[in-house]
Amino acid sequence: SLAAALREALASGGGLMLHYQLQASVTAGEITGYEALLRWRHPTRGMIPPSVFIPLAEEMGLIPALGAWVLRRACTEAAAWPHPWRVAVNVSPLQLADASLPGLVAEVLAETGLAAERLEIELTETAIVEDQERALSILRAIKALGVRVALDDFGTGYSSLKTLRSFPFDKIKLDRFFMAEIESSAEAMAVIRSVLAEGVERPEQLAILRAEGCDEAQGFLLGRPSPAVSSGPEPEAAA
Ligand code: G
Ligand code: G
Ligand code: MN
Ligand code: NA
Repeated sequence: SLAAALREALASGGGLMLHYQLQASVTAGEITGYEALLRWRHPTRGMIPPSVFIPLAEEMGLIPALGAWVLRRACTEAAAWPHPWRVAVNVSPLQLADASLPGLVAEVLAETGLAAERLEIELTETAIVEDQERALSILRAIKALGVRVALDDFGTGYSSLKTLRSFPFDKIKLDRFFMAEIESSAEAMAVIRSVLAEGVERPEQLAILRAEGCDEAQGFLLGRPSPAVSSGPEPEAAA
């Protein structure tokens, strides 16, 4: 079964890998960091999408082990990059419910020698709505290490701006839904000025971001998730 194969992959590390998607400063045209994205190649079925195996891992109680694998691998690989770019790591809401997360982060930083400010933890709104006090205290402990915290997929959840303001996010990542709307909606335009825009696929979208002062972007136009880091955004994005 898929579940047994996932358990086996995690035990051996076989078939699991990280891809990296670059994040760039739109105005400076420079790489700011890379988001680590987990990939799993099933021995016979080939690539299984994260939208399938991550919920499965959550159901199976494998998230603590899988999350630790991702964090350790991302920090190890980032420590060996030719430039001190940031590395962004996605964390499941289930990981944020676990008080041992800050300890794990500290341990992995010490082990890999990665500077704390190069690590960014990405959380979705789901992670902070359930038990806010608990989430906040774990977040604060992570930030106390010098690690950055980003809110992922912003605009897809139901948390109020008031709730968000009480959380110490260093960055808000606007969900790619907004990018699909950007050419036709004034509301979408209003929120893009202070965010990293996700899902940039076309030069027209990048041009609007530049004109509106949104500085950081991620998307297929700039770079696709790939096993090795590149030295700059895709040439067509520079135009
Ligand atoms: O990379 P892709 O668009 O296929 O990812 C689909 C979903 O899986 C996204 O929501 C992404 O945040 C999530 N995801 C990718 N890598 C990881 C990971 O290492 N940990 C967790 N918890 N989610 C991840
Ligand atoms: O939820 P999260 O933002 O972590 O999801 C990251 C996923 O978004 C990655 O798996 C990646 O494949 C996908 N992604 C990144 N850039 C783009 C883009 O420009 N368009 C689309 N459709 N998906 C993207
Ligand atoms: Mn993400
Ligand atoms: Na996202």
